[in-house]
Amino acid sequence: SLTQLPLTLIVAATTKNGIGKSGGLPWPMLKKDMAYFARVTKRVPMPTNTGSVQSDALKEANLSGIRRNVVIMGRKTWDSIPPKFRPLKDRTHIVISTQDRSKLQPIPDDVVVASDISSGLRSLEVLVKEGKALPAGRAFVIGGSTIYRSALDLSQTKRILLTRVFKEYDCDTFFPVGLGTPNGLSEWKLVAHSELEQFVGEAVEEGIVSQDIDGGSIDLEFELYERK
Ligand code: FOL
Repeated sequence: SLTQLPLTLIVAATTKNGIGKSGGLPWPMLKKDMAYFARVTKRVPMPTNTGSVQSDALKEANLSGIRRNVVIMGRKTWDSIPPKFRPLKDRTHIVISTQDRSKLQPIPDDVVVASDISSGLRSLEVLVKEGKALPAGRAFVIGGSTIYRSALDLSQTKRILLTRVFKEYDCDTFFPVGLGTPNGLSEWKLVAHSELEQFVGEAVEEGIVSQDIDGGSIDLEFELYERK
């Protein structure tokens, strides 16, 4: 059921795990990464039909948008998304807040507001059963640090899609787990690039890639970690 849906964290972080600064991202728009974020969080996987052929009905159901992925975020991350981009197109939103919806800045009615991830997924499950929301494809946790930490405590959190940003921007918010420091103690394992591509459903540039930004370039790397 929805409450047991595997969760994937998606994050961009510096080598010191910096993810945020003054309520926003630490860096100017990284077009390659933001486009990757948008494509990956929108793409709904086809159900795999073991040992058989995919029925045209199932293909049709997914191509025609019968399911939508879910993005789960904290209230501060909701606030950080430029109003012209939120709610994010073609995705179902769960916003986590300790405050009641009535006490927050107006949030659209089709955005689920909940006090934690599990109750948000339960609320969405009710809406789906009432025919008020589309069935879920994948679920992505999109931050910030408080919500990443909560998600990491859930056993249903299976993957982390990390974009490493190889420049030390000044940050005041950090991803709560060290990744890519090769010690055997981490419960998170970097998986092969081919597995990243298989998961996201598209070809992804491998290794360190350059992102042009005004008056220079910065290096990025797209990685997938899985729980051991
Ligand atoms: N993960 C990664 N890899 N990079 C990020 O920048 C990122 N950002 C957040 C969470 N996970 C991330 C949270 N912050 C938008 C803005 C801020 C944001 C997340 C999303 C946003 O406006 N997204 C639009 C695309 C806008 C554009 O193309 O310029 C979207 O449709 O997803």
